[in-house]
Amino acid sequence: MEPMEKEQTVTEQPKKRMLSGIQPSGDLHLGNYLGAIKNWADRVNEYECFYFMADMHTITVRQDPAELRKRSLNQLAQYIACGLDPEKNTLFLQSHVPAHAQLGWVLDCYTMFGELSRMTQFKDKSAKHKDNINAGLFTYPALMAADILLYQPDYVPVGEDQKQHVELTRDIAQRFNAIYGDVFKIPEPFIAKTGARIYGLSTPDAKMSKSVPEGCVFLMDDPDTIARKFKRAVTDSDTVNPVHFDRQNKPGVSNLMNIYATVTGETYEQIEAEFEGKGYGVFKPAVGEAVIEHLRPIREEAERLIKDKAYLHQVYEEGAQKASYVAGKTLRKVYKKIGFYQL
Ligand code: ATP
Ligand code: LTN
Repeated sequence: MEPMEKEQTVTEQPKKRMLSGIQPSGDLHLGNYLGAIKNWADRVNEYECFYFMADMHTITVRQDPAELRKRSLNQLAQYIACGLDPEKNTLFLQSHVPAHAQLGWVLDCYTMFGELSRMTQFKDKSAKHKDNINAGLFTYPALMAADILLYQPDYVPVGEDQKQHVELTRDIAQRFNAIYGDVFKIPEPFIAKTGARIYGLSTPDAKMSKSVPEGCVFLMDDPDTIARKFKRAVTDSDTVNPVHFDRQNKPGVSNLMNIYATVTGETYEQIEAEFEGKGYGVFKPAVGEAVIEHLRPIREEAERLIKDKAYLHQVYEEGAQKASYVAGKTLRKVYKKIGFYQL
């Protein structure tokens, strides 16, 4: 063997693994994209990636079955259009891989009532859906821990609101490992510096959410709609130094600057310099324009892919196979460790 070849074999490291998911509970929006998906797409060559649609989590809130089915396919088209190439990433639907439900049940038995009671998302969602505070909504974080731990990932790229769930996942994994040995890799949340929390354009003190559609920019919105939403974005009455980052006192403007910085790659200083002496009448449409141009190729590609159902179906089939293989290995190990009799 040539010395060069030898050296390459020795230094070659296996890629680190990333895993994340989004619920197909509505249309994807700029918060999902900048907070999560863009970070995933930016790293496809660096990591071995698993991304899924968390449809089992979605039914913790009542869904229309036909809508859920349609969104599960549309969301896959949008993932791919955002740059998640199915050749390089494993893309799958959670309910296609039964190991999620199987490990979810096991981890329910290693997650404490008190821990689940402290989860912010549970408190928020149970306040929002008072007529349907079901057990699934409560035990959701244990299923999310299963989603993650099955794939032994190094990192879980999510928006800031999901950090608490990833931290609970680490606690559950550590508890399990302390009893049974090193079964699970302890994953780390991976939170982007910009984009981690995008606020609503009409409610700059609350995260951008599909439940407030007028302040929420959807990936599939047409350019006119996006332009209108940005023109109506809530700012302030500052005329002295309008385009200036100050999260505390200028939440609307800071949010727009964060969005602009994330799509253009500019720093806050560069943006302040670019808009020096200019008012919101110039700044807001400029942010809208930058977002329109950034999203245009994504929307066009997603529209094309949505028409090709056979292709999307095939991606799901291949994704389920690849994911099941990896997840099955972890599940078998867990079953053995906890004492389930093996056939
Ligand atoms: P809703 O719109 O009902 O609040 P959602 O859009 O947050 O729901 P999720 O499935 O909870 O849907 O979020 C998917 C991913 O997008 C998560 O990683 C989450 O952290 C991220 N995310 C969601 N909203 C934002 C936001 N406004 N800013 C940054 N990241 C976000
Ligand atoms: N809880 C997340 C969605 C989700 C997820 C996951 C994210 C379910 N399972 C595993 C990362 C890893 C949410 O509501 N955004």
